[in-house]
Amino acid sequence: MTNTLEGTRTNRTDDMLFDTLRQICTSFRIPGKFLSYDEIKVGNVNRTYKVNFQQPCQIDAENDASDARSDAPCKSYMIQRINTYAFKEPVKVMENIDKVTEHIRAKRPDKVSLHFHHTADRKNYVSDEHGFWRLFNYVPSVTYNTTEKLSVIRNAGEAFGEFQMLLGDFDVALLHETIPDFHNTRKRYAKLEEDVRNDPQGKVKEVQAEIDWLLSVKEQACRLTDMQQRNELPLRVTHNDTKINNVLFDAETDKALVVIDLDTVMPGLVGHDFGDAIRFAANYVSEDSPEAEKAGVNMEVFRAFTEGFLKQTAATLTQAEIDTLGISCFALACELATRFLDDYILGSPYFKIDYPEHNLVRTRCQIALAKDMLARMDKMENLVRVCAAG
Ligand code: GN1
Ligand code: MG
Repeated sequence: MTNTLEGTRTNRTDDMLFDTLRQICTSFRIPGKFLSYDEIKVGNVNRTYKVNFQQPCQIDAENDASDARSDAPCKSYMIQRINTYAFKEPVKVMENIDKVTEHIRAKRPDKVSLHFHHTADRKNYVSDEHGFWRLFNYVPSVTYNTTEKLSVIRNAGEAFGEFQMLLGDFDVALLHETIPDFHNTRKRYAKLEEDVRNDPQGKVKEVQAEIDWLLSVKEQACRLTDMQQRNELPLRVTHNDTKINNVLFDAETDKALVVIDLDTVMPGLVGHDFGDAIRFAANYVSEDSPEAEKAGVNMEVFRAFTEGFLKQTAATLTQAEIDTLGISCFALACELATRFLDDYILGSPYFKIDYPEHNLVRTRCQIALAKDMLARMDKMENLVRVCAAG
């Protein structure tokens, strides 16, 4: 499924949100006339809007005002409202993003990058009664949730691999941990078990089969976390949210333009980025498909992503890292299943939902995928070895 940003919009000009977004743009000193906004329905945590402006130079330059103005080209920007339930300290998120984007821009000055705008008092955010907001440049592009275009997948693998390489010399000490223990699978399990015990909404009975299965694979799912605790795997600066819809692609060439969604750039394991990307991109069905029985690893997609990712990273990875890439996919699928299920049990305060059972549907789909990963683990590990050898 492709999302052209233009393809997923709802366009309104007469509501409260219109006024709120206009105020945000004023705070960020955006020139011109605010025309309209589109909600971009990608992402399960933050809210994203594309805002469209009539460029001021066109208005000023035109003597014969009216009809020329309506033809004047638009300039668009992206606005996001940060979910402060997920990100308790959003200012720290923005501090990280400033440093990371600067570091990447300095190394690739000729490439597309994210530019966060500043307010008059030099802040890269606005915090008001409606929420915590940021604004950055709009990049004409397409994104993918699932695709069988292997060139896109390979390019996504390269983009995430390159992202990690670009941050290879970034000082980890400069980064805040924006969500503590984000990929600590053991703590994610502990949280699920605690909320199952409390069962605040009386939902546990209905999801006992899912709980039982997740607990039955807990030790395997936590292997990566345990190795991290024992310092058997190097800590790197990782993206930590590597869904392929966090890569913007050129609509014509399928080339990756830029990696976005930098909220969770933090110290992590290479397996976190690899595993998360595979569990999303290589699944036969979308993450929230109600047809869980169709979930599973598309090995062609797995190979294409692995080729791209390892092309960029293999030379720097330790043997232990390469050996754990296969199990990291299983770990990340189980970890996310525990998160979706936990959120469901709590009444879905964290992930955006379109209907009440949405998080349960997501849980079932990740569980079905994780089961298929176990069955294919030898094949996945072999392919990783082949790609790592070049
Ligand atoms: C969230 O916001 P989005 O869609 O990029 C979540 C990820 C999950 C993902 C599942 C900060 O990512 O960890 O894997 O949903 N991000 C956060 O779709 O929790
Ligand atoms: Mg995200």
